[in-house]
Amino acid sequence: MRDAAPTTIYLKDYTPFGYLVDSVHLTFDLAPNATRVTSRIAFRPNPDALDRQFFLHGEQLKLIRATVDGVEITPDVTETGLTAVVPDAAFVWEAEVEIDPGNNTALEGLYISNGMYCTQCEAEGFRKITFYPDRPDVMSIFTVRINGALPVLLSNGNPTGKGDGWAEWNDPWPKPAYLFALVAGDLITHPGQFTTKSGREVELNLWVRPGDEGKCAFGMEALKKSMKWDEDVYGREYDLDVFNIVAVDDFNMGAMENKGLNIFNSSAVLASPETSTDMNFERIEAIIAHEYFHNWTGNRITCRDWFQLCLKEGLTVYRDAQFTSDMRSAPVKRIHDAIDLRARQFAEDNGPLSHPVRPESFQEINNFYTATVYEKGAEVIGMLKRLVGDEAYAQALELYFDRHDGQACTIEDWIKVFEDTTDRDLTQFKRWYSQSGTPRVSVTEDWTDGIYTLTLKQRTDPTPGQSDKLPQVIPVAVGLIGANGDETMPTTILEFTQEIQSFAFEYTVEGWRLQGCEGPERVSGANPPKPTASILRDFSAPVILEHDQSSAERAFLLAHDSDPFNRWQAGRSLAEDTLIKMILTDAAPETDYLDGILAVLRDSDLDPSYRALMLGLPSQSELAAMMHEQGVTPDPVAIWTAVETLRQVTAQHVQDLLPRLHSETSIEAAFSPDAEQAGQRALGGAALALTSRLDGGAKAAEDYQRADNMTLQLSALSCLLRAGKGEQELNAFYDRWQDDRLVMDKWFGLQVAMSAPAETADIVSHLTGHPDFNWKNPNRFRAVLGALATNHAGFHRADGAGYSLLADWLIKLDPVNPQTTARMCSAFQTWKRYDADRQALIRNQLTRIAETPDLSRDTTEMVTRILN
Ligand code: 0A1
Ligand code: ZN
Repeated sequence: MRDAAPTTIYLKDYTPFGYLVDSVHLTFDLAPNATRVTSRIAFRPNPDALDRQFFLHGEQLKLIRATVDGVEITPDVTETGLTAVVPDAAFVWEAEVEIDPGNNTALEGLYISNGMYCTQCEAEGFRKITFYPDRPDVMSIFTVRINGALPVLLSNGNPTGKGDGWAEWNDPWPKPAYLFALVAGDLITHPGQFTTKSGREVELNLWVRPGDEGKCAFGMEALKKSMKWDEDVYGREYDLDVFNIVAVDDFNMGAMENKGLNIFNSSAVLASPETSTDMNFERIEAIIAHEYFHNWTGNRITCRDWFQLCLKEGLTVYRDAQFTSDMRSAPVKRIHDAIDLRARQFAEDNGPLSHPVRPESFQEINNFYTATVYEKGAEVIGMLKRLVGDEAYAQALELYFDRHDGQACTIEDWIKVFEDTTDRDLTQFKRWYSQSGTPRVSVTEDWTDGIYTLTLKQRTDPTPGQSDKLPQVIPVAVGLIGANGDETMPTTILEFTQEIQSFAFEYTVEGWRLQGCEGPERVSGANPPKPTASILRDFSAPVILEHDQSSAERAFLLAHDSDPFNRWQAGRSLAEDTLIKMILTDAAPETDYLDGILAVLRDSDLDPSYRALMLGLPSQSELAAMMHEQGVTPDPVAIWTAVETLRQVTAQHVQDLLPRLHSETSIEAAFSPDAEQAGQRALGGAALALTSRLDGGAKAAEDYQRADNMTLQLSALSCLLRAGKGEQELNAFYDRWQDDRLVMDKWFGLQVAMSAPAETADIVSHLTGHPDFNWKNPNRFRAVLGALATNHAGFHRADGAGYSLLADWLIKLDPVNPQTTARMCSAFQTWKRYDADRQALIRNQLTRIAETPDLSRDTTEMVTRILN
């Protein structure tokens, strides 16, 4: 059965549900194709509701019987739910339904993955388990009994009893249905223990399939660190006797924060040095923290409706970023986040899928788990913190937890705690939640009579549904640097609120200062040299900065900026400038870039991970976006060629340093995934990549042989593949790892990622015919087709082979797994940047997808938005 006709849901239409739910009792009699779910729900009229219509959501359920206060009734059942006549007073609803988890390939509701029952209920999956008011503002206390002949039977909350073939659970904390979870299977635990600050003993378990026991230790430690950090930094304590994490192979997203029973994509929790890269370890640590932090920001305080998704997601991403900064390197984390935001969120915000951090309408909420809601949502919180200061932020959060514990809230509630704490009027700030699109901030400088003035101008281009934009509050962190490279004004936050605004700086006995601020006297009559401005330090706002600096100024900042982010940014801007020039005019790489990089690499006082980042280049897709913004149609092949050339020339330019940098990978101490060793391996790996451009992969072949961890093994293999070699190693890798599904995802993905543009589509075709290409598994599907979409020049091959291949597979996947299909449609979101021929080819594919009979609601919404 396919989806009902799409309807659009609006934020402005919100009304509360007519009933409150005092308790929910669920009994599951598990059977692969005929699981019985019995629900007993205590309802009572909601005094705050205007409408008493009794509608329960329900999809793909076979209703066996329903009773109200014990009397059998015949509700009116449709494809989306049921209505019934019920008393105008408290009553008990009971229903028994039958569901088919064995045939649930959409991975939403109750499904089976490798023989293990598991659930995914966010956003609206609970309605595929039983009839219920499946909306986040309906919160209740759940008691669950699971009957099933499986060794491990789990649900939310605390265990209250178990025996042969059954288990009971009670969750004392009221929660919405999207946080419900059930897991049943043959699982093994990696146990742990945590004592909370008030002395509660918490039993921890990381449940995995037999065979994966060796990949649990890191995740368990990450969990304990997260629990401790949330106590130390936010004063948040865990609130149940057990905390269970389960790893599952078939999962649409990274992980899910179900109360007391987090369910993880196995790729987001299982790790070992032999099978996981340093990047995997860092991501796993962050996701475990993220899901754990949801216990307060999401679960104890949840969202009133799905339009408020950023209330829990933006805040929780912000919190997990703080955690990673504390556990690892704060500047490196900030740079990673800026790279990621620009690559994913800016692309979304400046194309047909652009939407506000708090959307105002949707057809399918699953399509709004986006970089805008998550990552821009987190940036908005970072800006708020910068504006009010650390202390006020801490007070506002205290108030938020106090005032709203146990409630389903809105962005208005969130903003209000800041207004009440600081007495600030945040009306204008709220535009960050309602206005879509990335603001562009352009900078002009003036230097008159010893006064240095920055004039900032902001503009946001029209986005779908929003033609006119109003100015936003943008915290712009600025520092000034003197001619000798010393900082002459420390970082100062400019509150940029108007369309055009000037900020003047004057010279005082202690250096430069924003005019009008308190402090030492201006030195009158002095004739100071013009300072150099370092603007948008620490990436203080998610905006595009348009600052026409000369190469010399950028090189100066690259050498001297005390702000690590902007120092990196100076190098990045030099790289962008030289690449764009190379693409447009066939120019040779600029020496300012090459010498700047050389100096950074030589500076052994700099953290290796930071030096490795300095060697990074903008992605080819970002270069395409920049060209498009400059009014030039990007040619993917020309972009690819310029990047290859710059790499080659860089390798030659820094050649003498490469052996020493590469030796960073030879670490004597035992392997640790910590930031320090990971940084060394990152720098050594970057050096290997450059070395391979000069020695044809000889060093990489040696590294492959000596590699005793996955980071080194994979970086060596990538270099070989990039050099057009490595066939033997690829086969050896397959033989070694064919039984490890997470490593095999890497094997599939790497071949696509490293392929030369002319060959990408053919390699993808070949791999999709491989017996291990299990396309119904989202990780495997993404490993291959996701890698196709991110191989810029390969995907955009002029004959359209990349486009049609992706479309073929999306059409095939849609009836099986609409969520993953819809998410991957975003590969086409940038189509209007390219030339007319490519646009026509893409339009054909999008139209072909759109016209597929019985296309899911998810995918229909995505392709329609992209086409418009
Ligand atoms: N809330 C989870 C992400 C998530 C969202 C939707 C899902 O299924 C549609 C699954 C997970 C998080 O933020 O981690
Ligand atoms: Zn989340």
